[in-house]
Parts: sequence; structure tokens; C-alpha cells
Amino acid sequence: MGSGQVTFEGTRPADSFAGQHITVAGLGVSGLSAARALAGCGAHVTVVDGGDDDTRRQTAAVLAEEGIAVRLGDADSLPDGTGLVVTSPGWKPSSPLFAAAAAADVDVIGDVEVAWRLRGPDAAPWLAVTGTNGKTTTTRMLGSILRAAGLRTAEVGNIGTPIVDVVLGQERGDGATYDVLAVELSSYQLHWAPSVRAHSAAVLNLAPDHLDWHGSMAAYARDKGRVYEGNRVACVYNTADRATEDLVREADVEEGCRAVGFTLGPPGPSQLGVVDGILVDRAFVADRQRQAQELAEVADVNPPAPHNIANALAAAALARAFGVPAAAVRDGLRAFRPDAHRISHVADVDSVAYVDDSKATNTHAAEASLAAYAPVVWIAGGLAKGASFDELVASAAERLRGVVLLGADRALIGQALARHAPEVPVVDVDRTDTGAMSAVVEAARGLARAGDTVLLAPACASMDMFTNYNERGDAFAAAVRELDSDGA
Ligand code: UMA
Repeated sequence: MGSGQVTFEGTRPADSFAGQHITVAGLGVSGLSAARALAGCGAHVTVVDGGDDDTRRQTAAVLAEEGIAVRLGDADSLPDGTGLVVTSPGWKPSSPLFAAAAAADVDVIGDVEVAWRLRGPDAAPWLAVTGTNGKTTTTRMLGSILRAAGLRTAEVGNIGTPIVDVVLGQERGDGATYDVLAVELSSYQLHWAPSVRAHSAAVLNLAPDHLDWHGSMAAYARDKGRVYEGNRVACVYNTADRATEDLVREADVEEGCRAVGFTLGPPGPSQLGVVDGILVDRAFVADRQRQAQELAEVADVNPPAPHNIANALAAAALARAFGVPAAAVRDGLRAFRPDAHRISHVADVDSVAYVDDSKATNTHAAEASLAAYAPVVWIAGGLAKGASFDELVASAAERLRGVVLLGADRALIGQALARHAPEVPVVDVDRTDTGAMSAVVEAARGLARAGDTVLLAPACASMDMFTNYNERGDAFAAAVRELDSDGA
């Protein structure tokens, strides 16, 4: 596989895909974008997807008109003549398609790797963000800070905008031109992107997640750590999470690249941190032994919760590594508006607060969320992704007024509750129809007392019942509003 950026030697990077027979795995957001980009580069593209429904058939018909073949309902065998597989991030490395590719000696790369290989010599550098929790918020904060500095930028990657679209648009000249990209990378994307080399990167934290996909915590950490490979200016780590610092130590970086920590306490040299309610930079200053640069006030961070101040410090560190002035960090943080489904207060009904943290798709995020409320009626469940719930339930047991469980893997949480919180009432909602969330919210109302909080913090992914966590959060908010209007 290539070891770095494709160079221009009379040919354009896009030419390296021309004429190749490429199989794209997945007809989702990234597969669609990769298939069109590769076909646009002159490749012969076949998309394969295990699903076969009306929506996919309609998409397949549109692609057929664009000269892209689609095979639905068979994700296991490799189309004849395939010379390269480009996979969507969600496909597990153990998928039979990749075993077939390995047997045929065919490389497998991801859409992020394709984007990297499509970059020309004037391409915008990448500031990369990964971690178990806070990636999207940090990437959006980073984008806001870069814009406040007057830079042309876009937030791309796992955040939802396929990076191939943005990179190719700039290379072809029919898209916007960027000075720098704020790139959110998931562990899946990093796994399939061996030659990506960011200008600077941050790993925000590391807690068990997606273990069913990676196979082990060590494999998950290894894939996250890839984000630091070949960094040129700064590897940003969390001083409160030793594992992130270990990943920096293990990374092979460019000469002169620095390890920069962030901390919620006063920063040491080469760190960003907090002193008397002020975010300060003791890394990107002329004399870091004696100097610190004020960046913003804690009150400029929206919301100023501890985990979010950590996100802001990481975003600030990446922006400062790119040379952004202190005032732009402050202005960018002030302009930032948080995600609708991240600890967002939906309504008070009968003196009970209803809070949407649909974004809490793993136990680590749900634990942080549950710690903020007591007594709390907890709504949990969905796809567990190989997680164990014992630690989470044990840590939250004393705060729980009751629990409402939904989704495919709810029994796993139910079993942990039986072990660690046997006296807490649990309502099991065995429904997956469109009215299921209303039943969940009704059940939560039945458990709550005045002054309590009902918290949707599922600790699980949403895809068993919803398209994504946004749709799950929207369903929750709509069900809460129904309660509100019933009572009015
Ligand atoms: N499919 C198969 N076989 C498989 C797996 C999937 O046929 O074994 C098919 C599905 O039927 C579907 C398609 O592949 O049609 C879906 O591919 P995908 O799961 O990779 O999803 P995309 O729609 O391409 O979206 C992906 C990211 N999804 C995942 O990583 C699961 C999106 O991140 C990302 O925004 C998008 O690319 C653009 O880059 C979402 C996510 O949940 C937000 N990410 C995880 C997270 O943040 O925890 C990692």
C-alpha cells in the first residue's frame, strides 16, 4: 500500500485510480461518495451492499445511469476482476468480503485513504480529531475557531460530510478551496487509512467502545493511535488519560513534532490548561518555561461543563498548532453552538426535567451524563457494540429512580441492573415500531417524581431502531412534547 501522499509527476493524483476495477463496499453515505468520486477519476466501479430494499434499489438505478454497477444482497463475495476494495468505515475487518480480497491478494482501503491519495500538492492540511467521546463537538469547535481566524475551512469525516467530496472538489476546481480541514476520524476510518498524515492530531480520551468491531481494546487503541502517525507539528493528548499519552509515545512522527497536553488544571510547559477560570496556552508561546498566553474564559465555552472544557482545550491546541491567534480561539469558542442531542434540555413537564443525550452511544459517555443528575430516571438501550454495562450501572445505581429499557440489547443492561441495582424499578419496552419512543417516555413519566430528571443516555448505538442518534433524539423530544401538550 502507498506510504504517503500521492505525488504529482506529470499526472494528477486522481489518475492513480483511472482504469482500475474497484469494488466499493457499502452503499451508505461514504460508499456513495467514494463510488462517484472514483468513477469520476475514470475507475470501473462496482458497489456491493448486504442490504436490498427499495431505497437501495432506487440509489442503484441512479448509479447505473452514471455508469456505476451495484450488487445488492450479497456482501460476501468479491466481484470478478477487482483490483482494489474501497470500504465504508462500518464494515468489520472480519467481513467475508475482505477474506476474499486477501485470498485474491487485493488491497482494502477506506474512503478516507482515497481522499488522502487524491490530494494534490496545494491541498489543505488536515487537523485531525479522534477519541472515544467528544470528537464531533471538538471538531466543530475547531472549525469555529479556524473560521474566527479568517481561514477557509470545513468540518469533515465521521462528522457526516464525506471527506472525499471536499478534497476532490478542491482538486477538480469545481468545489470550494480550503486553507485547512477540521477532520473527525473514527477508529474505523483510521483502521482503513494507513497513509494519512495529519498536520496535527488530538486523541481526546480512550475508553472501551466498538470492541465487537475491533476485537479487543488493544486493537481499538492501536487504530486510534494511527491518527498521530507522521504528524508534523503537534500530537495533542489528554493529561488525565494516560492511554492517550502512551499513544503519542508509540507514534512515529516527523522530526520536530511536539507532544502537547491539555489539562483541566494549571498547565505545565508544553500544555494548555485552566488557571483561575481562564483557558491558557503554555505550549505555543515563545518561552514556555515562564510564559502563558490567555486564550478565553471558561464562561466562553458552551456549555462550560468539565468534559466540554477539555474539548475546547483540545480544539484550541490544534488551532494554535496551526498558528491561530489567541483572540480567534476566544471568538470561535463564543460563536460555537453545541449539538442538539448532547445533554440538551427538552422541556419540563409536571416539574420533571426531560434531557436528551442521545449522543451518549457508549457507556463512557452515559456515565458522564448520569453523573450530572440525581435522582434520575434513565432511558437506556439499543445496540451494545460488545460493551459490558456492570461498571456503568454500579457507578450510577444510587442515583437511579428507575430505568426504562429499549432496543435490541436491552437485556444486557437489564442483567447488569439485576446484579448491581436490584431494587431499582425497571420497565422493559419490547417494541420497535414508530410509537416505541412514546411508550418509553410514558413509562419514564410513570417512574419520575417532581424534581427528578428523565435522561435519555442510551449507552448504545441507535441503528437497531433509528437511522442515527439524531433521529432517536428527535423521537424522544417529540414524545416529550406530546406529554407536554397532553398535560396542558
Ligand atoms: N453494510 C454492509 N455490510 C456490512 C456493513 C455495512 O452491507 O458488513 C452496508 C449497509 O447496508 C449500509 C452501508 O454499508 O448500506 C453503511 O456503511 P457504513 O456503516 O460504513 O455507514 P455510512 O453511511 O457510510 O456512514 C459512515 C459512518 N458510519 C459508520 O462508521 C458506522 C458515519 O459515521 C460517517 O458520518 C459517514 O460514513 C461519513 O464519513 C457515523 C457513525 O456512527 C456518524 N460513526 C461511528 C461513531 O461515531 O461512533 C464510528
